[in-house]
Amino acid sequence: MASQQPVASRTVGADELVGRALAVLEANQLGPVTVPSPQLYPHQWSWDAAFIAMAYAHVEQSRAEGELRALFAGQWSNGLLPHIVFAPGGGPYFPGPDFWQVDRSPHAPPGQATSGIVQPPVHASAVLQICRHARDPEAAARFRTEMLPKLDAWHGYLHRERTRGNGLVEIWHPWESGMDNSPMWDDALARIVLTPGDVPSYERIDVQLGPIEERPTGDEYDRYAYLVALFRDLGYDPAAIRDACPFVVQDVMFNAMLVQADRDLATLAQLDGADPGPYDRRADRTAAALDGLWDDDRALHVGYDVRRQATITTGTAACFAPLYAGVPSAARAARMVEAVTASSVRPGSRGFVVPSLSPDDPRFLRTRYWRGPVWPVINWLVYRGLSRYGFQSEAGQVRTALIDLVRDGGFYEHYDPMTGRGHGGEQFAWTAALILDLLLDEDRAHLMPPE
Ligand code: 2M8
Repeated sequence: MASQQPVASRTVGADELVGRALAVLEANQLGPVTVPSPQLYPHQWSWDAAFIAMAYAHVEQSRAEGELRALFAGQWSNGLLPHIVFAPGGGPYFPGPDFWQVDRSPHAPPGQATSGIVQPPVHASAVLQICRHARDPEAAARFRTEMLPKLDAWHGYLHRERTRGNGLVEIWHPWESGMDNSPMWDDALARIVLTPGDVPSYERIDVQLGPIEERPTGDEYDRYAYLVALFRDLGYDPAAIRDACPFVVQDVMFNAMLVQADRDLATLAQLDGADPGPYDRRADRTAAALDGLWDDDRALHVGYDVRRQATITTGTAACFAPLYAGVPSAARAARMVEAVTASSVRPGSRGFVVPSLSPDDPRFLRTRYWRGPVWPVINWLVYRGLSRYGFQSEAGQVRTALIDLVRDGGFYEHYDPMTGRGHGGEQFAWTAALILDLLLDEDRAHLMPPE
């Protein structure tokens, strides 16, 4: 891959950084969609698209709407919003449409190639952000009315098919968490014992595009492919998968994002003259169950492994996501903020960010994907959470350090927590999108201490 031009710190002002971020998004445009990264991820991804829409909400409303419209064109008739919508003309990716074979489900959209799993539900929050920043309020109102039934079906799918009745929703594949090889899934994946005959034949493309040591291992990919083949063989029938799937996890970040998205869906419904009550009641229920996963010793919420019927002992930066959704009490939040700062790193000269795994954890690896690097999306969530609870100084530190990382190192997928150097995919769309949101979010900017 061609090397990205590093940019000189501080000599690049906010306006120029905004311009560079917009140029990254434009360069990743493929028809009506923005792909995460041109070589590594050359199609549309679900939660990436939502963050890209949030960024465009500040500068180009129609593009923001178009991004989500294109994503929801891949929605299934049972409400499932697939984690990938394959773009006509997009490059090779494993697993591609031939591996997913979603036409085995009666719910898959005819004529639209998609995956058959989901990603964190941040889409209602993106629609609300578009409505809040709309330069054309009438168009935004039409868009809101258009999106409400789709969002209702998407959340309905999660609350119907992905729950065991306690308000928490579950994921069936590490890819559904968005944090593919996080150590949080190690134990659950290790219990999937495979013989060579169990592993479907497949060829990885990711390892041909960049350093193999920055990607998940072969053992992990065998399990990823095995789970997809299992869902495919079960015709993507949710009831059958719920019974048979060996990987069933109630993830903290996924549920926190759903709480916030249900709150935002309630607001959208109210703006549309509909009853917000059902969405707020769901949010209350999920939030209460999520708060029940509080680990008092570590001062954060931890996930739950449904198959083992035990909490997941590994906590990562993503476990701070309940702050973003307003889940913990003020007292718990204060303790979480101490945990945030204790687990933070200072890759540059200003501020701090939270790596995806604490450097104190023996499994920590500086550049291996979700096992140590700093991810903009997690820090954006932490930033929003800190800001929500009034920890403006800490929020400002995260914002400053994140902006510096990108300004100094370029728009990468993730960053080495020690050096700040970028790794993974280059010209990365949601990195650009989240930086744009940080730079252009006037609702919060006045709360921030000066950089
Ligand atoms: C990564 O996941 C994909 C699988 O969905 C992959 O590794 O091939 C994750 O970082 C995920 O969170 C992200 O949405 C996706 C595209 O940026 O890449």
